[in-house]
Amino acid sequence: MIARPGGLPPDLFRLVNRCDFFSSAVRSAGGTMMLKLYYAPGTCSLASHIALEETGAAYEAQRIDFSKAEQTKPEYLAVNPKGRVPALVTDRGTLTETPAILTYIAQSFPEAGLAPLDDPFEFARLQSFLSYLCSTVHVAHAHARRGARWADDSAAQEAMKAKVPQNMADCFSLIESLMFTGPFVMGETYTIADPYLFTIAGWLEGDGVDPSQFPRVLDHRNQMAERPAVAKVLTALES
Ligand SMILES: N[C@@H](CCC(=O)N[C@@H](CS)C(=O)NCC(=O)O)C(=O)O
Repeated sequence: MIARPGGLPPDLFRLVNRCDFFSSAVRSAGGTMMLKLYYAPGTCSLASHIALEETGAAYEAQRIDFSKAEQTKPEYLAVNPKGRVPALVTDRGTLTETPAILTYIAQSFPEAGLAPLDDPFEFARLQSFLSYLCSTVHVAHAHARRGARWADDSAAQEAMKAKVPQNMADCFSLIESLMFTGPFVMGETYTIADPYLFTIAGWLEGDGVDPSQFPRVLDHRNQMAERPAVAKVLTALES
């Protein structure tokens, strides 16, 4: 039994803590492990969705409907008390946070070659890229539509929103000029950083940024869209 996180109602906490519930939810009748990804279209969960598809592993994808605020409902909070996607249910419990989920996928399916698992420096370089996307770029993007997380004052929210194009452009200037190695994010080999960059680069136009300023990132985005795993996930999201 783990400690009850602050604010989580006792009933909900008891449900979250029922590991047997999650284990049975992700084990097929034959006893083989089945991963279950909770996702929503247009969100950062796309990165984990593509990475899972790239491995060729069996998984179930469960859509959370943001238009019905399903991420805030008790049923989903029992899966992820943070009320966000993605969440990946495994046979050992539920994982949240995109870098952790992507790394878990890469390590669980080493034959897919999605991370330099035997090279500490290269692996740390990869972690550095994932962390930047998660803790800086995604957060800069969130100030446009989720300003209420940081301020109640509507003028302050508008001011944060107005800053988003500049902040996103600054982040992508750094990625374009220094962080993106090419042809893939980390160099010659496709890794979990690629679907993550593809996902967040897909938000540029919506954030008021012209992606043609970043030709290497844009070329990567176009190349990524051609990959069978990416096309398959995008088609599934449209249905
Ligand atoms: N740090 C988390 C962020 C997760 C996150 O903020 N997800 C957004 C979609 S991109 C979400 O679920 N938002 C729902 C909400 O704010 O109600 C990660 O990288 O997985």
